[in-house]
Amino acid sequence: MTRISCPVMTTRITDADSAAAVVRPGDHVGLSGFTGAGYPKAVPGALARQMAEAHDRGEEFRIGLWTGASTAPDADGALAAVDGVSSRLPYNSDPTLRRLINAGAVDYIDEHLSHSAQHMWFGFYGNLDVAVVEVTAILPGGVLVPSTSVGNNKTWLDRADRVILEVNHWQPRELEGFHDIYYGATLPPNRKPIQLTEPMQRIGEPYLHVDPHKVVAVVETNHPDRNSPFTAPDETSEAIAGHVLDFLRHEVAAGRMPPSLLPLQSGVGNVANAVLAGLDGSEFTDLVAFTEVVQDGMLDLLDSGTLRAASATSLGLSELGAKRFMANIEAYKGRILLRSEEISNHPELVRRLGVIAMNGMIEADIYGNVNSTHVMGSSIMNGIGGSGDFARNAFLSFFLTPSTAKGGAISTIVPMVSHVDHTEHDVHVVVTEHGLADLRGKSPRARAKQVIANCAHPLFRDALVSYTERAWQAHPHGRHTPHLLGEALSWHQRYLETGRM
Ligand code: 0RQ
Repeated sequence: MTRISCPVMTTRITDADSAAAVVRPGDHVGLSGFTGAGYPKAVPGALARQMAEAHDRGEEFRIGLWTGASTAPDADGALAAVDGVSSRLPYNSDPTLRRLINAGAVDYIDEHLSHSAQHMWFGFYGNLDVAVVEVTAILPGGVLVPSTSVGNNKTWLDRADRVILEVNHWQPRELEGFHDIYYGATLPPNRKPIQLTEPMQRIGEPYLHVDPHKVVAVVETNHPDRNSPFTAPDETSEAIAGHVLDFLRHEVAAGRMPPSLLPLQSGVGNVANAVLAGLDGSEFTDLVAFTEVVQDGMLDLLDSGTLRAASATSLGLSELGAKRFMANIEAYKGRILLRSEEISNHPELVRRLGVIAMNGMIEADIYGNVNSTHVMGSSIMNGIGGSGDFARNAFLSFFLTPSTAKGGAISTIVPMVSHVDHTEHDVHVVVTEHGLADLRGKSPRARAKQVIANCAHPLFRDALVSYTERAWQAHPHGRHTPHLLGEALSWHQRYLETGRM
């Protein structure tokens, strides 16, 4: 069955190699894609081959690469493998590209995801030369049925000089109707309130638009999303989930939130999935999500009825999850809504709706500052992603991690984080498998006591207590947030020197 029913667009149908030839060395290229969903499957690989050939001829061929968030080995990975990326924004989790970023060979601009579209509109990034966007279908009027993620596609399509569309036959045609694309965004000083007051309210339309004159190529593909597998919750992630659930019960009992809670945001990864699994076996029902990514755990919740509905920007499912979604797709229609990331992560909306944010972290310090991005203060892991959009504006902001990393060698609770992504002012609750520290309304000293007693691994607790006692004694005139600066960061230095990281 044809997916391209716009006469003008059919004249642009070509193969991936011809489409990729539109990209020139030095271009800024905006790809679709968010957590491995909805990224272009053919053109990045073809472009990587052309880059490799150019490099063989002794010619430089690198691009500035912009996306919604993470893509996949055959997009980010393929371009990185041929040294084809000079700069990258706003979020990466590809290991090949990560190595180049940490080697100083790629300039990485790690941005709040809610900022990326507006910074493009503000002119902070320069010109967008080419957009490569996966869609599900092109309709008669040239309007586009989006794919499994929306990310920054609207902005890339609006702003790019040249547009390549990939029409992926693997994506279910029934995706039409799952999207809500907001076209009301304006720029300061003329911004208007975004009139969304309920997570599942539609404020846009089901389609993306593009000026047909800019579409230089249409490529048909039939290729799955990245669909990373999830590991089943283990003892540690189940314990973390248990503490989160107990705390939510406590908040309901205290009358601070309704029995059906407030809209949930859940980060990616196995700990986040374990929290969702915990909710599924619990007494909570009629929940709603206002989040970035619908992962397998959320499908479970939708299937069981624990979750009424979910607003997100991406379907980041495993292979099994994707099969399940496709088999029951009509049942999910109206219960899953995919939006641009400037809306799914919008601070105004997160604040208004009173979102409960739950995100992973690398480490937290005794005072509640959180590092989500850098190992030992220097090596980037992924990026801040949407965690800051949600954490700062959430009704309640949780940060979750096992109490140790690298087989128990490293404490994830430290005197002073080696890099700050979320300050003590944005972090409400720190959770490890040992327990939970509720930092709301507490002074730095009270926070430190809770974090050490409730969250630190017993093997590191005494050292942390000793640190705080000595820090508090050492500073007769500096006791608000006492630190022994040299010793604080020696926790990280020690691991660097022993190579235990
Ligand atoms: O390294 O893979 O080499 O073993 O960091 O750690 O424990 O597998 O945890 O997958 O949940 O990721 C913060 C990275 C956690 C993630 C982070 C090492 C550890 C391992 C991964 P290995 P785990 P997770 C929504 C919200 C920022 C973006 C965000 C993240 C690797 O949650 O990217 O929240 N968050 N977005 O060994 C040294 C420590 C360590 C450490 C962990 N203290 N020291 N290494 N590791 N702690 C999604 C989007 O925005 C798109």
